[in-house]
Amino acid sequence: MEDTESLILQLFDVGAVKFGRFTLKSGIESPLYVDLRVTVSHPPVLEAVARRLSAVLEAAQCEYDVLCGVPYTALPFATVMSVRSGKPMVMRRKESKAYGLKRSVEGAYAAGQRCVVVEDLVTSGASILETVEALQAEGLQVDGAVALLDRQQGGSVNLSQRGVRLHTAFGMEDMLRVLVRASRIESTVAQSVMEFMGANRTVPVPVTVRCRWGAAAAAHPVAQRLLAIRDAKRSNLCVAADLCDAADIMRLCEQIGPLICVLKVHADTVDNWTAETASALRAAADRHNFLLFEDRKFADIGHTVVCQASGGVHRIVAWADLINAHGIPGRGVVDGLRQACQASGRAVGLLLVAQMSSKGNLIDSAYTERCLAMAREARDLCIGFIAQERLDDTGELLVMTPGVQLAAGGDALGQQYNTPADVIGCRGADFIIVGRGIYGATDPCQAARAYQAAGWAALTDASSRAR
Ligand code: 5BU
Repeated sequence: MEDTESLILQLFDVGAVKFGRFTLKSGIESPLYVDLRVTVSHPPVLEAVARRLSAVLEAAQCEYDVLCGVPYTALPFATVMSVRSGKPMVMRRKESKAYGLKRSVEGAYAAGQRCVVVEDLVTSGASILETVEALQAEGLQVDGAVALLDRQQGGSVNLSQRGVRLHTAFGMEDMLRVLVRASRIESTVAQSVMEFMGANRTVPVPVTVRCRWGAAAAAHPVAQRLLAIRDAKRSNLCVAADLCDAADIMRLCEQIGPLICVLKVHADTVDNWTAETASALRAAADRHNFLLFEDRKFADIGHTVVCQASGGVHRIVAWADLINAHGIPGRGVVDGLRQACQASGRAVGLLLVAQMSSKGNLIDSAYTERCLAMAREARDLCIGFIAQERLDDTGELLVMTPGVQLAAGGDALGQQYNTPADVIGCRGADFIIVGRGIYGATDPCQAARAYQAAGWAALTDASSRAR
């Protein structure tokens, strides 16, 4: 095994580790700066790094089929490891947006193969998680990552909570000890770094890089369709067609159909709703390839919701792909809806209303948590939530967020609006729901195009964000 001590000294001597006052990308002032990119200018050091990383994997008895370096610093590490070991490598693209339809992971690989992620240093683990997400979306199995330096600021815990075991060559304390012992730095400098570390003990994973709802998680047939439509149309836009006249809704459908992945309606607000309205909507949804979402927000006892979902003039489960419910009645509401959906013989996905956009709503975090637990227990029916933020980090349950306009604000009756960039980029939603911002615009088609572009840019930006 490569001698850790000599590797640390080599890294210091080529300037990969510096001490002083540095402002990190996060804005935090740090007494230490680690830049392992310089190793590409020193082939013997680069080779020593790769040798050490391979040795760590071997010692951990980590089994894998392919390696993947986190772009960009760890790419040469993974390359040298791959060449030395003969194990193939895959490469993750960071610029998915600029490259349009090209694959986000390059190389020859097959779904189900085991991949180990290679990284230079770990702080929160966010960069590793971004790469893990991209690999999992391609069907690769990732349960391990190897890094040279662990800054010991919570990364290993963040990763293990998301099913990724982190193996590292050395930690910050090891490094400081070696440098002091070899008189490369004063012990006071090491002390100030340790104090800095103590004050920044845990760095959370930003919500933007928490696991996003991806192909691997989409077990439900409606979820699979939604994901396929989203990716094919490059649209995470759901339009709330809250118009009172069926003909107006149909006109809107024709205008914006190609731009959306879901059309949401409130059938009980349409003055002239008939069985033909449902058939016409269904035909438009099939023609333009979008899903139909009836926003009935079921909230009664199981027996009643069976009748509400399958009967009355609206016969919701006969045409809707997505329905939603409040969690307030308890699991009976989910059981009732499951019964109605099964009786319809159609695949219907349920979204639980775990949070609302309206000012002063009575939902608190404990209620939201209980909705999350309810959804996890009903994965055969429930594919996610109507919520204002990402609720689980597994990426298995999607989030659709209403209360979205291009400018933040609200209406006179308590609706509150956030922007697509905020809702998706900062809060972690997967889909945006937009009503008046589109159907109320002078040119709904142009407005839908703007929301589609904003929603998609926010999603792809969030997925490919540099650390
Ligand atoms: P708007 O015109 O973009 O404000 O319409 C928002 C739509 O989303 C509308 O159909 C509401 O019924 C729906 N909605 C919401 O606005 N906020 C919520 O918390 C939930 C649903 Br749940």
